[in-house]
Amino acid sequence: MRKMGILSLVFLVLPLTAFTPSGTSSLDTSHVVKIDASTREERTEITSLGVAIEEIHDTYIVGICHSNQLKDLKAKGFVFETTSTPAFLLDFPPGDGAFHNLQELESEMKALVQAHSNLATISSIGKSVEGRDLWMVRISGTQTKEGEKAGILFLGTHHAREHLSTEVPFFLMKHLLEKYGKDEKITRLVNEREIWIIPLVNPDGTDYDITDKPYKWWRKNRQGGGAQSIYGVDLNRNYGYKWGGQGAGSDPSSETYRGTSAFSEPETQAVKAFIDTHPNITTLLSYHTFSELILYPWGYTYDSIEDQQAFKVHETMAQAMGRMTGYKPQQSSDLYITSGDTTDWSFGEHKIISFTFELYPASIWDGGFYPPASVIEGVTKNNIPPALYLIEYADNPYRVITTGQPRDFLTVSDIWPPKPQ
Ligand code: 0X9
Ligand code: ZN
Repeated sequence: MRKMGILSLVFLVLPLTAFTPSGTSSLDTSHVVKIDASTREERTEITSLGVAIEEIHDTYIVGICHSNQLKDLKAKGFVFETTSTPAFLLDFPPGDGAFHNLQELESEMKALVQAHSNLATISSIGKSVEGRDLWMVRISGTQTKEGEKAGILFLGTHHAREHLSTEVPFFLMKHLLEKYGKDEKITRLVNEREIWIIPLVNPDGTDYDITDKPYKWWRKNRQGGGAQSIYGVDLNRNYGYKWGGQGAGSDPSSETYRGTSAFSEPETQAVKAFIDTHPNITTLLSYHTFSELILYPWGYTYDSIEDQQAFKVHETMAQAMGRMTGYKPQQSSDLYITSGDTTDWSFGEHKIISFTFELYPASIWDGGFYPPASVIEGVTKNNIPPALYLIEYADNPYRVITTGQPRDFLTVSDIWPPKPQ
């Protein structure tokens, strides 16, 4: 990962103060913390203590946590420095209007579906803790019955503050619908596949994060049952494969709190129910930010996927998508162990070929969770080629290893910009 000279300067100069979110959470404050750590084992311990690790460097990590975790880090002997959150990271910079809030996303998705009613339908897969719909758009060219074609699922924003991870799947949906009938490849892919896109798995958290300024750096959902006791559950620690193991917090104040049981949360229950009832899903991509990585199972163990073929498919695809995007492909647990993440469950339980993308930027100092709106276009376009690649192979992802070079190998320049119509 990129080394930031400026980082140590900032940490040395600023006193130990913290950004205090306005609002009703009982969690005290969010600290940006730089912790000395050079091995994945140390990083696993740090995330098990409840710190959300956002950047990994050779000798340290940069993470986010609350005061309880600072106490625990100290007790365990970790060497760390905290900093106040720089003002420029507390808001979408000028032009943040280009990011979609909940109402904009919902109305734009509905308008899009209406404009392409021969290709798309919209439905809610369930409700969030606070009763918001979890919207899903289904795209398929010949609108056959569900389950008749190979399926692929794209998921956005399990973590509230990771706003680009809503924009990327939303743009993908728009791109597929608007290019259908104009771009030969997209027309074929949309005709031959069943594509589902859920751009916002955590609407409550996202709404809380961006309501009133400065923004709150909120990660989890809004579980808790009352204004003073909202603690939130990390939805990417709440899935049911090896739930409760290393790399997830058991303390509700933790940034990585796993919840009271596997699938305790309505948001993960809804995703589970959808996947459980759609066995034609072969491939899944869950978007997060940030760090510019392409991750694949396992996350819960340092061991590789035991089934050599399945391992090779993930590795080959991650490498190909890495070449398309410039993101770094690797096994999830190379970063640190997590238990209960989406892709361990979708692969572990259903053998779905599964990826987590950590989108732009590479570093918190390049905008972190709140990069300028000017980057949306570049990031969303950069993520079209890997999405099309996965859609292409969704009929049988194992083709990437059985036929040598992927059929119809794609690079960014093959696909983007789209050929003039
Ligand atoms: O920790 C997470 O849930 C993901 N990173 S994020 O910064 N978006 O929170 C990464 C999950 C990948 N799994 C493992 N590292 N095991
Ligand atoms: Zn995330």
